[in-house]
Amino acid sequence: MKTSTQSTTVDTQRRLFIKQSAMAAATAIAHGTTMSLPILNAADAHSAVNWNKAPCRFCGTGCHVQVGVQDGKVFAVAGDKNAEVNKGLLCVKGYHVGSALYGKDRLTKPLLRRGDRYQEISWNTAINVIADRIESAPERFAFYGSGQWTIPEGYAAQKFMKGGLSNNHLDPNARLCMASAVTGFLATYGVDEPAGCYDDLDACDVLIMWGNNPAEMHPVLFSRVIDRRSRGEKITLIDIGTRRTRTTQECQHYLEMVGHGDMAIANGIAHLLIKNKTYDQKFVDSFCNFKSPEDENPTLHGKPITFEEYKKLLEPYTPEKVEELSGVPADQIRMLADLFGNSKLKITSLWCMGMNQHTRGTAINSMVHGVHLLSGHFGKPGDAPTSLTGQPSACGTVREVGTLCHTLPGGRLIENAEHRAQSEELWNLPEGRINPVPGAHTVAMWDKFCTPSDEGGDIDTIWVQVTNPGQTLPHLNKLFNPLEDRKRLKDKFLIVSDVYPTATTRLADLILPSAMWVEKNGVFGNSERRTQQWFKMIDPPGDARDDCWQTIAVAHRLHERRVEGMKDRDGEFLFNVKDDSGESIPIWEWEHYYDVNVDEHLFNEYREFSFMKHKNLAPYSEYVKARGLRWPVVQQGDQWQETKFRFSEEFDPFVEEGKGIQFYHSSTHDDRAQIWFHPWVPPAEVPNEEYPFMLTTGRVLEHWHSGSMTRRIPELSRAMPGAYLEIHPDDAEGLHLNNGDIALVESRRGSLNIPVWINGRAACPPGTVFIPFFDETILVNDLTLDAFDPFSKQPDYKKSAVKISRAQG
Ligand SMILES: Nc1nc2c(c(=O)[nH]1)N[C@H]1C(S)=C(S)[C@@H](COP(=O)(O)OP(=O)(O)OC[C@H]3O[C@@H](n4cnc5c(=O)[nH]c(N)nc54)[C@H](O)[C@@H]3O)O[C@H]1N2
Ligand SMILES: Nc1nc2c(c(=O)[nH]1)N[C@H]1C(S)=C(S)[C@@H](COP(=O)(O)OP(=O)(O)OC[C@H]3O[C@@H](n4cnc5c(=O)[nH]c(N)nc54)[C@H](O)[C@@H]3O)O[C@H]1N2
Ligand code: SF4
Ligand SMILES: [Mo]
Repeated sequence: MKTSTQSTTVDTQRRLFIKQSAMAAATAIAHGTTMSLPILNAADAHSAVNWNKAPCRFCGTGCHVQVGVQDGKVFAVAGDKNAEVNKGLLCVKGYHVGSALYGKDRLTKPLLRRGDRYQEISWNTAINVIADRIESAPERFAFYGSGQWTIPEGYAAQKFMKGGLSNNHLDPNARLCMASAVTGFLATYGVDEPAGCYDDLDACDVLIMWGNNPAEMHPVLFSRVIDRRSRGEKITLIDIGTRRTRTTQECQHYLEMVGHGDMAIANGIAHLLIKNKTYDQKFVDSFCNFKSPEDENPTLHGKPITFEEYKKLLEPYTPEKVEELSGVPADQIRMLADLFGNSKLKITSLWCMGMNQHTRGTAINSMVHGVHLLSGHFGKPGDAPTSLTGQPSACGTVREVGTLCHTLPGGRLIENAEHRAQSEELWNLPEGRINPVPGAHTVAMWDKFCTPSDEGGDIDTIWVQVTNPGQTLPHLNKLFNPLEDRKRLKDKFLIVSDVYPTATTRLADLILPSAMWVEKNGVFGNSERRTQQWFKMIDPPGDARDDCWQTIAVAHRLHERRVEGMKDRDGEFLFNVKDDSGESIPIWEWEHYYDVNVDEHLFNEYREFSFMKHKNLAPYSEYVKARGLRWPVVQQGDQWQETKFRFSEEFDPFVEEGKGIQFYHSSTHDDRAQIWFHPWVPPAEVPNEEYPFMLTTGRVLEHWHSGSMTRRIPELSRAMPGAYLEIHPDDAEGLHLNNGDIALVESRRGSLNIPVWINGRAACPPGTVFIPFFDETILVNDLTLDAFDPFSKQPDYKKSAVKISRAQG
């Protein structure tokens, strides 16, 4: 076990914190999440500045910015008034997004490890090194990608791995983020992706947050709701959560639960809807079936049950029992059931990591869909279950492109022979090229990589792009930190493409400098199915190059070495792009990469997959004109029409006439959605005498994940300089800890020293503590648990038992 802050003394850590926390509290208020920041108007700016549109680099809200470029540098960033998502507003991160490019220590050269040092090498050598590793053992190679990959980057990696190397060891960081939302959608509707969209927030009467903090994590989206209120509209906001946050401050009701209390609450609502006969019988009879998990070897299909059986299974979940399980008073459960029982209200549910990072994530996702279906709060604007994604392209690049170890683009599955054949057809590959066995999911991938080969660790090389697993994987001391022990893992090789030095590059064997955001072309897909395109505006620094080019260059090197998989059925290179005269353009040579728009080429190829599951995309050129379009996008006359709400005849072009609501991808093939019963189960780890506190982890407004970008933006890092332990004043007193004191926090997996912040921005109840994960010097993931949901394989970062004491030193 190691302590993250070994190098600083407890005393200096404490002095530093006291100075900084005053600033964090003050700045946080100044950047209040619901205010609009001063917006630079494109028209006001200097004439020599060139303005162009791009989606914000950071969160899944998907705001659009206008980027002003002068003398080859991003000069200013303004909110885009023409964008429907943000209507000119930005949050504090969006406002400073341009500065993320200009940290002093950008990576500019490929670096190869030589013992304890790194040597600058040429790109040609770097590409050879990767090709050597892959060629020597293609089946022991894995690609670890990201929901921050652009769609073309993810698509290129997908085609290279599954279509080229017949290797399904491709998984993204979104496994840590969205996987349970995906399985929840699949279990309920038979197809992934949200039915509603952000317009729900403009139309709902009641907004329920099921354990997320949009005031800090989707700030501009949340401001849409608060704006309505300031215009005098009546809207009831309800926060269900394990700690008070900035979101709680805006809500009329706060239902404080213990971890996994959500499962009891959802069952409690369903119990009362049936008991009070306030469920929507017509909706249920017309459009729904009932399911419960199979008794043995449960699957996403489940076991059909009758309404009567469903009712019986819910019987134990009386409001009093739910209070006992969740900690939420019985009257509040009745209040929720009364709201859902009122068909005149429009109710939107929002959720994000509280429900996804959960060892029963699939279950709780389907249960919240179930509450909406049972009560008929579905299919009308403002009346919908709306799951939020976190990363800017977790939906676009991971869910739609299918960059998970068991999926193919267009909602196709690796295990399905017909789906493989369809993908081989579209990619023009020989029959049988795609490997029928799913690859290793994130936790398994790192487990295999950090286990010596002779002990069964059968992944030797991982290539990481646009993610920082050395800081963000759970249970780092098991899944990642063994890499520090290079002797045991001497035959392993880690390749990292990043833009800055990080906790991951520190352990890499080969570091590749990447171009970021507007230094390259890109396409993202946000939380509401909106596909957003942008063009390269400036050159990357030094020898930094596009991630997509890196993948294609390696593929071509293997092609030059006659690796069979790099050819299609006609013997052509997998990523062949031809000019008008039929000549191949050598896009694998950096000097020629921008001779053609590779993004456009890849996107239009990928688009063919989108028709397979009614996720229709428009041609690339349509996205150039728009501030994003929500799929399915279909052509009507000469117009390309986006879709706001799916499965509802009024809005969705694929619903048959006269059906009203049609779940046309129903897993039971009868156009019905599935309402699931799942029993409440406790979290994987609960506090006991030895480890008496529940540690929950997450984010803060100012920082993006591992902080590699936002901690290099002075305004943001000044506003929130370092990680802290949020603890209830009574608990702190019991431990003799004051504000700024350094606490030692220990779990069964690791320990760290961290300053205490009492009465800070948010507040934990007694027995719960919170630590954010943005701070590279205080790695909270040394403490977290790697237990995961059995279906989605998504780990639970929100519930680890810890003990706390005063740090000595
Ligand atoms: N500023 C900023 N914004 C971001 C990001 C960022 O790094 N910084 N990251 C983006 C990404 S990728 C993501 S995934 C999102 C995350 O967005 P959120 O999910 O909103 O944020 P987190 O801080 O991860 O999660 C905090 C919530 O988890 C809830 N919780 C804890 N345990 C449970 C439980 O058992 N059940 C339920 N239902 N809830 C529980 C708590 O109540 C708390 O409100 O934010 C996105 N936006
Ligand atoms: N304790 C705890 N841990 C968590 C979570 C939690 O709630 N609690 N949440 C989990 C979730 S939901 C998520 S989504 C993950 C996020 O975890 P990560 O994806 O690992 O975190 P990021 O900091 O977003 O990493 C992105 C990396 O890409 C680099 N980068 C930026 N732009 C580019 C580019 O264009 N190309 C390349 N090659 N690199 C680029 C950045 O410098 C950064 O190092 O964290 C997970 N980990
Ligand atoms: S809400 Fe998200 S997308 Fe919008 S400006 Fe802030 S970080 Fe960027
Ligand atoms: Mo995430």
